[in-house]
Order: sequence, then C-alpha cells, then structure tokens
Amino acid sequence: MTVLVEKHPGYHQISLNRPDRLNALNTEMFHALMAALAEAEADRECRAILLTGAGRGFCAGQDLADVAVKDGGPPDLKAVLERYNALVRTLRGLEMPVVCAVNGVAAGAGANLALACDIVLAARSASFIQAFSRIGLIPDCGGTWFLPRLVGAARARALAILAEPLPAERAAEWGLIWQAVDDDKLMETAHSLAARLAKQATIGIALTKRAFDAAETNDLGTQLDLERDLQDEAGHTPDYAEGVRAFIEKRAANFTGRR
Ligand code: T3D
Repeated sequence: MTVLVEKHPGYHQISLNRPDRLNALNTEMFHALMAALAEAEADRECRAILLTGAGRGFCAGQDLADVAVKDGGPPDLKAVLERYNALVRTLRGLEMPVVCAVNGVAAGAGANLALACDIVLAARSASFIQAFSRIGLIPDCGGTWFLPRLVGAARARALAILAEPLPAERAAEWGLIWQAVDDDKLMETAHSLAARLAKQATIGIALTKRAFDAAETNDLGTQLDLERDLQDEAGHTPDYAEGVRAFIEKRAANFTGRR
C-alpha cells in the first residue's frame, strides 16, 4: 500500500509509504492519498490529520521514473500538475487542521506538499529542497506561492534557483516551518499536537484557515468584512458557547467540533 492510514482518537495519521523511493509520488500514491484525505473528511470523529512519511524520507517529489522522457516524446506534465493541484487544493480546503511531520528529506513536490499543511514540524536531520531547477523545472504544488510568503522574495528565489537543501533548523528560523524537533521526539511531538488539535474548536480552526487563505488576495477592507462574517459563523457554533461557558466557570472547555 502506497499510503497507510492509522486512526487515533480524534485524528488520522496518513503516512506516505514508498520508503525505498523516499516516498516519491506516483499515480497510485496520489489516488491513495486523495482517498485517505476524503476518508478523514467523511469521518465525523476525525478532527485533525497528521501527515508523515515512512522510512528515512518524507517525500522526494514526483517519481521521476514515472515521467522520464521516453521515445514517444515528453510526458504529459499538465496532467501530472492537474493531480498535484487537486491535492494542494484539497489539503488547503480541509475543514480541520493538518499537521505535517517531516521525518526526512522533503524534495520537489514533496517539500511543497509539506508547506501546504497548516503546521509543519520537521526532524532536525530533515531538509527541504526545491529540487525542481536541478531537472529544468519550476517549483510546483504552490511553491512559487508559498515560498515568498513564508520566507520573503530573496530567500524564495535563491531556494528555487539554487535547489540547495535547507536544513530543518534553518527552515524554522526562516519561518518556512513551525518547528524543528529532535529526530527521536518528532513523532511523539506530532502525535501530541494532533491529539491536542483534535480537542480544539474545529469549526473555528477551519474558518481561521479560510480567513488566512483569503487574506492573501484581499485588501484590508474586504478582509475585515470577511472576518466579521466568519466570526459570526464561528459565534453560532456550540463550541463558542462552550468556550465562553468554560471560561466563566474556570474549567477546561469540552469542544465537540460540530456545527
Ligand atoms: O512530472 C514532473 O516531473 C512534474 C512534476 C514535478 C514535481 C517534482 O516533484 S519535480 C522534483 C522531483 N524530485 C527530485 O528531483 C528529487 C530527486 N531525488 C533526489 O534528488 C535525492 O533522492 C534526494 C536529495 C531527495 C535524497 O538523496 P539521498 O542521497 O538521500 O537518496 P537517494 O540515494 O538519491 O535516493 C534513495 C532512492 O530513492 C534511490 O533509489 P536506489 O538508487 O536506492 O534504487 C533514488 O533513485 C530513489 N529516489 C529518490 N527520489 C526519487 C527516487 N526515485 C524516483 N523519483 C524520485 N523523485
């Protein structure tokens, strides 16, 4: 199986599982990953996702053996990109938080898939490589969108053009990811974060994701209007009522994540 799903109380762990290829993405893995995300979305008990990779790598991007230029001419990269775009849109649109635990090298599309997640942790030994320029391509999976927003234009361009590995710790210092974690603590930290998120007010988090995404193109006035509307939606959830009640009663809130 190219993708493994483990169900934990409140969240699903989804592991890319082609360790001998550093979890490089092929068509089968793409479909399995989309199915795993759809399964998480359909599960009413699932309120967070933990995405990681099996073995020593997180994901080495597109499986290059699958798209090698053959006698018939160049591969249909538009079709490959349509698949990746669907994946990134799905990840961004999920109405629950996605934690990415980057356990090893994240290269090409693999690096940018990680950046599409909401909270990215990485093992200290992991690195991020915008490997595309090494093979004459441009950053995809939203790389040209995520990188300058996360690390600024100068670093984004150098990362993309030079394709040098960015170690996890520097990635955290630069704001590319949330945190670099000791290798032997990565999965423990990621599980505890996913379990914590699974108990938070899920709809509020989903609306927060939507607000941040919209802010990338909105002017301030439009964003203020959107915040008003999304806040109104959040304010109508049982979790808001529970959050306020719990505060007044000086106890921990018991959120359900339901509308
Ligand atoms: O269709 C399109 O091309 C358009 C879409 C593009 C999206 C993209 O993602 S383009 C970028 C594709 N990815 C890369 O260019 C990265 C290729 N991989 C590497 O540069 C290196 O493997 C790493 C720097 C990631 C890790 O290096 P290292 O030395 O730790 O491991 P390794 O020995 O290179 O890899 C281990 C095995 O995985 C090896 O196989 P082997 O020799 O043991 O049989 C290697 O061939 C295989 N592998 C690694 N990455 C890929 C791969 N096999 C197929 N596709 C890969 N992307």
